[in-house]
Amino acid sequence: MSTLDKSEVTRLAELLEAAELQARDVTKITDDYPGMDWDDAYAIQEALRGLKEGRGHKIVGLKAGLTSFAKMKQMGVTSPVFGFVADYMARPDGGDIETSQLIHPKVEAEICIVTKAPLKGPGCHVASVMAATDFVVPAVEVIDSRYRDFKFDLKSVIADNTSASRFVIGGRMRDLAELDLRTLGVVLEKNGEVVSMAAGAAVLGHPLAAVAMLANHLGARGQEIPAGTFIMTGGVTEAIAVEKGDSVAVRFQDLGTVSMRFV
Ligand code: OOG
Ligand code: MG
Repeated sequence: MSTLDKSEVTRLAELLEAAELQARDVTKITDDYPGMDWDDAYAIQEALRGLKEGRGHKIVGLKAGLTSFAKMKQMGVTSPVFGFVADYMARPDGGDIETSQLIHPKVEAEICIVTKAPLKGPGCHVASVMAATDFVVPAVEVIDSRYRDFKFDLKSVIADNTSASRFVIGGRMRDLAELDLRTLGVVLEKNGEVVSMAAGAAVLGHPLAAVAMLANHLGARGQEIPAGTFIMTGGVTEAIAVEKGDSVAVRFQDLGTVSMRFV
């Protein structure tokens, strides 16, 4: 079901993309469309994806968000959301992130995987994801809600591609069989100080449960996760606000460090 017609969906996707490209916040869209439903929200995200592809960008990964209790509590929501990352969002490990292009960025430490086989829900669980995992790699996501004061509800944030903005893959790739993702420790440092830490189990009890949920979510829509897909499982701790001049380093047990500077 959906409540918005195609032209409204397109207009809202254009509004959110303009906010992103001009680094200007907007009021959350459910203020104007209180009756919009989940299908509308994902339809707007899909229209946004179409706008990106129309500009020649490539979709280079999928993401789950609001998968840890810390994140759900921070944002006042109770269930995960799913989105995509595109090529223009990637920044090199140890590189600079331009704050002038962003509204109110925050960083998140994320355990990520790349798949080696397709995953199709319904019925995916942690073990299905284990069987389809090629390797594990750490990343930092820079989220930047297009909504004023970073305040939103689930439908608004889904339409806004779950605040996706930049991401940095770093550290080293590892075989899943060599790791225990539940006890894998993550320490987030800002300007040399530890500001947040957690273990992988903070994400839905096991980070791969986020991938299973994503596969089941897509399966309900007749889609699958193809082999070779980079997937971010969601921030393990609450997100940390950053500004120009800050440097961030996240130390992942067994996976190395991911770092960046905000300029
Ligand atoms: C929504 C995106 C959350 C994560 O890893 O939890 C997310 C937000 O908090 O703005 O990417
Ligand atoms: Mg995230």
